[in-house]
Amino acid sequence: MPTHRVQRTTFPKAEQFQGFMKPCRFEGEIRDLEVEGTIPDRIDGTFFRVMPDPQYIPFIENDPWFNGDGSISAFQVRGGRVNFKQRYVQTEKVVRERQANKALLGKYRNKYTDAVEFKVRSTANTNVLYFNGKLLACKEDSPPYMLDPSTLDTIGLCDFDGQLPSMTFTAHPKIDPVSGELVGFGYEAKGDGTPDVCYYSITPDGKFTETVWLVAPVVGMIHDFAVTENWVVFPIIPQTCDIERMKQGGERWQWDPNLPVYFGVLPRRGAQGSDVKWFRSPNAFPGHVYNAYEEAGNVHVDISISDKNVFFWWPDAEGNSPDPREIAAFLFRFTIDPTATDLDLPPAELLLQENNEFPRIDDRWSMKKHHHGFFNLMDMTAGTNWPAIMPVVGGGFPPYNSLGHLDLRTNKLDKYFPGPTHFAQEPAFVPRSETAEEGDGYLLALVNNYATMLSELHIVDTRNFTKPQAVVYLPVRLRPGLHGNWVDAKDMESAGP
Ligand code: V55
Ligand code: FE
Repeated sequence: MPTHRVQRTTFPKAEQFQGFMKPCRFEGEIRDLEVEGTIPDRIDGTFFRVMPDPQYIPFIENDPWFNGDGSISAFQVRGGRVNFKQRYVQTEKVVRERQANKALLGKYRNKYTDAVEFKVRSTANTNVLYFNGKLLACKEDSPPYMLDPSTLDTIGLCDFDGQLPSMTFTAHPKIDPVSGELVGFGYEAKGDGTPDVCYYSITPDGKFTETVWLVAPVVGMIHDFAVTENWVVFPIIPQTCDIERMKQGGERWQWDPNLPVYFGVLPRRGAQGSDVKWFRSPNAFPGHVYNAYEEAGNVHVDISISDKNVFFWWPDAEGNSPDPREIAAFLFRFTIDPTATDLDLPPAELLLQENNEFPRIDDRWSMKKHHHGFFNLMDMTAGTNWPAIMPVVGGGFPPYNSLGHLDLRTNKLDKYFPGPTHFAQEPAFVPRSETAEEGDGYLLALVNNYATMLSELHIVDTRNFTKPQAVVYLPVRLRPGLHGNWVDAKDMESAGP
């Protein structure tokens, strides 16, 4: 049943298009942003992040936030001053919709609802990271797009010189801080609805060294994953795909409250697909991974878990989904013995019972035992002025009013509250120096200011976490985004924007 396409002249009335969530659609450059406080000279590099931001008004009535076109923001920080640049990734969708001067792509990851046939449906809207001299703009349904980090020009779709064996590439690849390898995978790797997962490892100069095909027990979303020195772990979100439903014009995903959370565990090197073990844990929503490491033969995975369907806009078969105000995620530590024959995992350990997501660590500790976590936090005691902000917050995204820093050795939780009319987006951690202790440095995070309806970049010193080190003011509003990364100038082959 094809979707009836109405040429709209305004965005749909749905909450994800209202208030601060109204698409921004701005491309351009702003030099010398206003800065209050002082940005230390040591912070020298570029903060890249991506937001889903529809270029054209969609013809889908309730188009979710996750279906917007990827727009990359770059904040180049040098000598205490900040230049800003923002560009759409020139995906096939963006280019062809510009030619047609209207939306052509239909529902989120449902090609049966499109106005034209696309070769690649990527919106490139979920993560942006620097690898082998290029930016990769990722969406988990496609290969990444490759961008010039200094101009944000789109170079093209990235098939790694023909080496990419999979039709898909995760938005959460991991970089090994020791070897510089990129460790990644694709799910539904042989096309929509296929249970095939393709795991791979890429050397810092772009050569594929490990390619392993495995088969998942269900066709569910594998959004993030975990990597240690010797293992990789694939958590499956109980949101499942059904091609027949998609052909009827239905949703890409359906929440299945009867499924366990599967954790696929595979040796990181030299494995075959049949080596994978699918462990099980009771039904829940596995969110973003903080980090994973090995200790005494066990694999520990620190991950955000919610007991509710975080993607409430994709309900279960009966149409049930939770009230978004009641969704919360906590930090848990799973302990997996990869040699175990009992595939039911022991209960995970609760490490932080405060509503938090979008975790980061000091990436120098990636894949080994970390002691610091940084994240977005919803702190109901912090003093948010709810009556002031409610009319303009919009909806369809998870709100967080604070940043958190958890020291896992002492369980000390530091909180940064950006203000009573402010929400924070995913932070990025910048170490104070190359030799700084783990977790000693700065957090950068975009902040939505609902009083001015403008965006701000807050910089917080981990040694003085309650007050901002600096606030950078944008003269525009950026739509809330997903993921991003800090790239130090010394690590980038060409200069920033
Ligand atoms: C996520 C985001 C996506 C997506 C799948 O945050 C999962 C999770 C922005 O798009 O397509
Ligand atoms: Fe994500």
